[in-house]
Amino acid sequence: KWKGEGTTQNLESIVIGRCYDYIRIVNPAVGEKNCSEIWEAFKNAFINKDPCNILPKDYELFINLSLHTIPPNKSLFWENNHLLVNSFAGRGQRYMSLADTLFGFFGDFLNWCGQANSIELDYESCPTTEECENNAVESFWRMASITYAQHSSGVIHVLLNGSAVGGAYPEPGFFADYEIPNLQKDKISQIAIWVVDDIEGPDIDSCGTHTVEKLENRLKTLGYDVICTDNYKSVMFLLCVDYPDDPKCTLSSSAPAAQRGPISSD
Ligand code: ENP
Repeated sequence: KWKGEGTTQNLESIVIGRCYDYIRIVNPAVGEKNCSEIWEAFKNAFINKDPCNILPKDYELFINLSLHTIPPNKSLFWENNHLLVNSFAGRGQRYMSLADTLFGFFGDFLNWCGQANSIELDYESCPTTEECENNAVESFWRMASITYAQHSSGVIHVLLNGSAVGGAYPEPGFFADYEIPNLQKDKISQIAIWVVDDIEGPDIDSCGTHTVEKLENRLKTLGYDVICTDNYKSVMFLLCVDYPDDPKCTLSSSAPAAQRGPISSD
């Protein structure tokens, strides 16, 4: 009956498994957590309720049970490059994006909703944000975003897609609407923005232009020390893994080295 995809099959097994994977292997520094209790709190946010009347605060207990420290200088906010961020962050080894926290890891790539007057999940369909914004998934990410922003500190990183249609910094968007307003200014030393174009994509947005300029101005007005870098090298190297022969991926020293031929032994 809804336009969106239904609940991911085996949701309970996936999220309980993810929770143990996270606390035992991905990030044991979070300490002991009760994964069954976290699942119950998650489920109780949306089960047996009108699927269009789920609010961020319904996930409060879930968040309280799964919350842990986010290391300073490790936060990575983003828009329009989910898969790139997942690999760049490296499951929290390099950066800790929301999806690399226990509470974000829980929901990443999944879909879920309940039904009014039934304790069954709806595996057939779930409301999209266009149908109703107070749906189980949207409210989950709103609550998770707010919490993540509130607990981020030190140097904050923001990875934006300079090839995104409509601009690198979308408004409305989670970063604009739920994350920026919840950053704790006194805990933040700098905000570093990286605007990276797709290797074969257009250069639509850059530091100092269009929506990125708007973002820089907003953050400066709020009193933050802001730096912006176009096509940040580390991210470019990762993108270039898939496009080694694209001109954007030429390493400046590699052409002469390749031409030099084998090293002579004399
Ligand atoms: P999209 O539309 O590019 O990607 C949505 C996909 O990313 C979904 O598979 C979603 O999981 C997963 N995801 C991971 N983290 C978030 C998230 N944090 N979030 C919404 N979805 C997330 O992403 P958006 O909508 O532009 O959101 C980007 C935001 O994430 C940025 O504000 C960034 O700073 C933040 P699922 O469960 O829906 O399948 C917040 C909202 O971290």
